[in-house]
Amino acid sequence: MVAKNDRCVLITGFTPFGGERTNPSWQLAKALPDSIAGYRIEKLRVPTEFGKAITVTTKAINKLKPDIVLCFGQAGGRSRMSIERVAINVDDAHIVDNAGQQISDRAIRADGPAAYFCTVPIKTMAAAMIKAGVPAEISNTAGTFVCNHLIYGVLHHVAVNSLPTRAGFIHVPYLESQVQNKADMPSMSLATMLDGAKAAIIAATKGKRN
Ligand code: PCA
Repeated sequence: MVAKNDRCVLITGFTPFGGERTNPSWQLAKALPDSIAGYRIEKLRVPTEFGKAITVTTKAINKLKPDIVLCFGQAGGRSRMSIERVAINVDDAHIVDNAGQQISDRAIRADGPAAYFCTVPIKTMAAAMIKAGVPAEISNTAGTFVCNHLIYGVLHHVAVNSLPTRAGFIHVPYLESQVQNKADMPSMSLATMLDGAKAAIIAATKGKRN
């Protein structure tokens, strides 16, 4: 019999980018407990770089063989935790990544489909987060920067290797500390993000894509 702790959820968060000193997605990932609902929680800090973000994460997937991969990223300007529905096969950046690359109108995988749907139960996750008192929504675009790039790369890796791993992405607002010098900018506390992430993880372990 497989011990419960052999079940694993891989959580990723990004390094700061675009002049920010912190990235709430990594603050959140590293503050999560090491076990949730009988699943071991592994945490990975991912560089905000085209290419390397996918390489680092798929290497961790191959090593850890997680049941679920849930990636988090900062979406400055959004007011709610956004569960992404879909990843599209394009990089089109308005700013440079942390390696100084600014990529326009380029396919992530030349041989890949136009899009992949995330394979976690997004509706169940959103409902669980809202029930936990956390502002949450379904989002139909993860943008065209490194976050979309990463979740597309992860879903492609899972698809081409026929892995049982299910994968999803959640964008989070800025932390309060990040908006002190930004007028009229939404933010969320780390404690609220943590409540949302825990509710989302528990819901993700329970169901298939919906
Ligand atoms: N947010 C960026 C990339 C890294 C991050 O945290 C994005 O939304 O693409």
